[in-house]
Amino acid sequence: MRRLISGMIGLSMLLGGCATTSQENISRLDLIKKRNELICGVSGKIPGFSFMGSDGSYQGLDVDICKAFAAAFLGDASKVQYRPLTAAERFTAIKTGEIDLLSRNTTFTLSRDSSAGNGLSFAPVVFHDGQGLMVKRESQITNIKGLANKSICVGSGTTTEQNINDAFESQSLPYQPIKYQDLNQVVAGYLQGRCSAMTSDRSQLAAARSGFKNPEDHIILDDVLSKEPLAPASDGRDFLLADAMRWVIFSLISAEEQGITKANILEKVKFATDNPQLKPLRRFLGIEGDLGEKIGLGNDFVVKVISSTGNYGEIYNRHLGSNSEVPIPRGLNNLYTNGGVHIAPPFN
Ligand SMILES: N[C@@H](CCC(=O)N[C@@H](CS)C(=O)NCC(=O)O)C(=O)O
Repeated sequence: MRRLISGMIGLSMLLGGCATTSQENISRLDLIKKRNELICGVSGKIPGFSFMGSDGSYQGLDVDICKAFAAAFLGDASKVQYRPLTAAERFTAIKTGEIDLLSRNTTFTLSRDSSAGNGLSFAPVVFHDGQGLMVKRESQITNIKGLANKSICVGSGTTTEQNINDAFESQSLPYQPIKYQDLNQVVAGYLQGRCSAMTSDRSQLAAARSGFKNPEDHIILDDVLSKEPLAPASDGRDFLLADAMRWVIFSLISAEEQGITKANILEKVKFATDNPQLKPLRRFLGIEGDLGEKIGLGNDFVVKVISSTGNYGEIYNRHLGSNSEVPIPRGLNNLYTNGGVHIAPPFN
């Protein structure tokens, strides 16, 4: 029997209005299907992750994750409405039902995950990041100690705020935080000289620097102040949506592990159809078994996802690879077989 989220999230809450009792206990996944559109919360200000391209459409790794969800839930990666949100707005947008889910450089932490905290549910990590510091080359600052008694521009409502405090306090270094609402303001404060350094996730520093007039005049220090595992998130009370999201992300990673790409997925489907002995591949592609159905999706959801966005490695290379606008070496974001930490559990 389908698992509904009994007593957890009524349609009335999801819509922010009234609903009859018979409509109670419906998963957001059903609402997304009924609406035939996914409302995906993004940042919108980070090149490489979510940023408005010259053609007026959002692009980036976080955006492709929204597309992968839409392909899996609706069979069409283009059925996404993007909602740009600041760090401070993002969790309220999930709670009030303004968005279905968040795909926005959000760090997976205990407090955010717990029901006593933000009450979110996190999908698997899509980008392993760490907090860094950027300074002007002319400042000749080379490490965090060189920032003692200086001011630092930081975004509010972020893990960044707490980490920078912890880092300076643990080394008994005094500093002055200057807080802003979003990345653009943090960047403006830094470029206008209101602070000696700006701090954020290192991916955001690299993305911001890529848009500067003279990127080479700015240095991202080697100090990594924290772990920032960035993951999509949804309302923690909606287990069905969380399950579906979890396995969509794992399908991207598993496809890369198996060498299944956007270009060869249809060949793989044919190959698996013609070879009944290839059970794991047939289950993965939905040719036999009912894995998709178990999480409220079509059994061929993996085919829909990979033929739309490609696998995780293809998404990564498109937006953050060496030929992209924001090249970031894969490092931890490689597969576990390649020196990274991405691994998918079995599709059994
Ligand atoms: N990953 C961290 C920080 C992410 C973050 O949102 N940072 C700020 C800037 S410091 C931000 O709003 N960045 C993107 C934007 O302005 O949309 C978190 O989850 O708290």
